[in-house]
Amino acid sequence: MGSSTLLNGAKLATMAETGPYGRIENGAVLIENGNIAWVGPATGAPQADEVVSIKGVLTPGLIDCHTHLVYAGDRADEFEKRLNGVSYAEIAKAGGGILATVRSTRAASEAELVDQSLPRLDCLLAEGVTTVEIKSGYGLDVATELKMLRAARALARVRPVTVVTSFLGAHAFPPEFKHDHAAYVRLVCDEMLPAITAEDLADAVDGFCEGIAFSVAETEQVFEAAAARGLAIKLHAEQLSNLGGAAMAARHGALSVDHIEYLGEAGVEAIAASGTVATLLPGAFYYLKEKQVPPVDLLRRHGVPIAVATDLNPGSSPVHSLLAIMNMAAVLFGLTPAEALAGVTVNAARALGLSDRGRIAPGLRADLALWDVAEPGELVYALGRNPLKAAWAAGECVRGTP
Ligand code: DI6
Ligand code: FE
Repeated sequence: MGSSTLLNGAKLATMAETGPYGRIENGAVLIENGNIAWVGPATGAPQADEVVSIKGVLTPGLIDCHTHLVYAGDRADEFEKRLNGVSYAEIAKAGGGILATVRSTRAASEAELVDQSLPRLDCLLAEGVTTVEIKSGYGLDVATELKMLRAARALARVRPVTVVTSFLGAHAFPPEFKHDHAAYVRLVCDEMLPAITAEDLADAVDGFCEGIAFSVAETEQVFEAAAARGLAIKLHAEQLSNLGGAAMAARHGALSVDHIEYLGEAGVEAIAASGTVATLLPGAFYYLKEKQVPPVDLLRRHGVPIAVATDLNPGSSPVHSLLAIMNMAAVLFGLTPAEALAGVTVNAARALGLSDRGRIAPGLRADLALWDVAEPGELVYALGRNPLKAAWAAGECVRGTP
């Protein structure tokens, strides 16, 4: 039997479905063996070996359910070019864009990838993130896709964070398969996937379904190969056009469909029926100066759970702050502050297929964040201010002091 700790006295945003934030005004949480053993009003709290007084707002540890944070090099030069009037497409045509990051990532060792990715991960952790999803997809060959996923797994051994990995071999066509897309899809399905599952390197399989990337049919081939190996799926869909990728992903039981600015009502109905989470990525919308906002009202009307994530990547979303993303989701997409917080807790957990976290409830992991704010909605309010006081991962205080 481990010892028990009672966190006592803060305002709780449990994210239970009892009302906005699942609030408890003066609450307490009992932690035992890394899990939450009890939660409720402080007045009724059980005995504990240790009592820690806390003030402010206690939320679940934040979950960033969509990132590409493992990569080498950067694309600050492209950002500057874009601001000087060169378009994203022109840059891509000249061999830049995703393929520029592919070149630098192929050239880096696994240790260099870990070294370069750690500061990015640390930015997220500084804001109370306790679970992060990380994708491959800047390798596009067997060795580099494996290297990226190994680096992602390695990050979880040097920081107190849960890393969930997604294999994104179907991110772009590499130059060597420029003229033979079918052969690249075969490489993804017949060589990359088996090598990745043999080392248990991926928790899910992702794809980029878009006119400039993989067609619906090509993506479906990848999903069938994933299903044959028992892997969950998710998809970058309907970011720049409405191809029907999200509905196809829903037919295959996708955990989430991500971006979805161009998703129409039929697509929303399809993902509602499959219980698929809609993951909104306002960072890419902001950096690409998009105009089409995701169909938030339709998602609400059909009861689709909405997650929110950084999409942290060197091109379309070099955003290292989940708090900033919550603000953008509210200001740019019209989410309420309670929806934005649900998007990085309970619904982000669901987008990753994790049922052991995302709320403050008995039986769940004691992944928690304590904030120096008076109300949970304040987490969405300011930009460039980090009110995190302390964070716990599996019951251990891993940052700050309560
Ligand atoms: N969608 C995105 O926003 C990123 N990948 C994707 O499929 C862009 C990645 C990059 O520009 O490096
Ligand atoms: Fe992405």
